Amino acid sequence: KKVALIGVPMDLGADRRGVDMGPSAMRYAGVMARLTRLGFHVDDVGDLVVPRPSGVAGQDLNLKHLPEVVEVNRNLAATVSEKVREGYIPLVLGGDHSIAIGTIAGVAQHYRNLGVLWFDAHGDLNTAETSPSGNIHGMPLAVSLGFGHDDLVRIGGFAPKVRPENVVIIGARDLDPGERELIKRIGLRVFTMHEIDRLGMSRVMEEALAIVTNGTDGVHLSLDLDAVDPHDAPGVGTPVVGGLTYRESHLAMEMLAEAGVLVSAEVVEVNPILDVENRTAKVAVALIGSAFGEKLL
Ligand code: DIR
Ligand code: MN
Ligand code: MN
Ligand code: MN
Repeated sequence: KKVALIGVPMDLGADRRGVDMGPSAMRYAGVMARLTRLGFHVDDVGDLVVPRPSGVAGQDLNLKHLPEVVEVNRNLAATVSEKVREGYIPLVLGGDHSIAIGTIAGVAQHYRNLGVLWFDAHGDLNTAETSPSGNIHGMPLAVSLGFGHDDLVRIGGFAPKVRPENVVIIGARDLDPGERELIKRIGLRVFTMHEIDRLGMSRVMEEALAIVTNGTDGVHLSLDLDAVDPHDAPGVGTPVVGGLTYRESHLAMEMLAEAGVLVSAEVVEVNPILDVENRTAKVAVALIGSAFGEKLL
């Protein structure tokens, strides 16, 4: 049982300062001790280098900071792949959600039928053609499914990284028109807040786990803290009201741990500048604890 902590102080995908401090905030909130207490051997490999924004490159393509985002995700994919090869579960601390491109590229080198649980208020299914913002953090799930700019889609040397039938989104409540269209076109299973209200998180996670474990060789957790209601997780760049409660989000992580299928994870969009006394990083670390097997009794 070995975990490799990889910090990625990336904010260029969100075009907003502050989320680059996410890895520090989660380390400060005790992520290392939390995992060690569970019996994991934890290696903190430190933070990847994120270059300064070079200027306007990529703006013309509606892909802000494209060269820098590509460079960081290439490095992240290589680091994640190496750690998986060495027998670690990589736990990537973001940073904005664009880093899921690199994490999934690295993990998918080893797990060719990877399942993905994507917790998010958003779909992250935009491409340059559909994005209202040009922010690459709104695109990483599309990229991992093989949709988007070639420089992003080809990171790791192959595409797509995951297949739609092995992916679910949980907690969605803000989708752009192009994202809705892609969801319908590829038949992606999205558990919206409406469905979580109607079915309850227990039933939603049963169904979600059945999908991401069916015919897969491992499951990746991609946890955007904006999936959680802003009441409990205010320190995110794009908060959306009406999100997961503290307990709903914990139950989801606990059921994931019980399934015993987790091979990699990333926890993203924690922005201490927008936070209230590091509350969001604390929630993030508590959720990491649950996802890795913490139990009361
Ligand atoms: C929006 C916001 N759909 C966009 N996306 C966010 O810019 O593509 N994802 N915030 O987490
Ligand atoms: Mn996201
Ligand atoms: Mn989001
Ligand atoms: Mn399947």
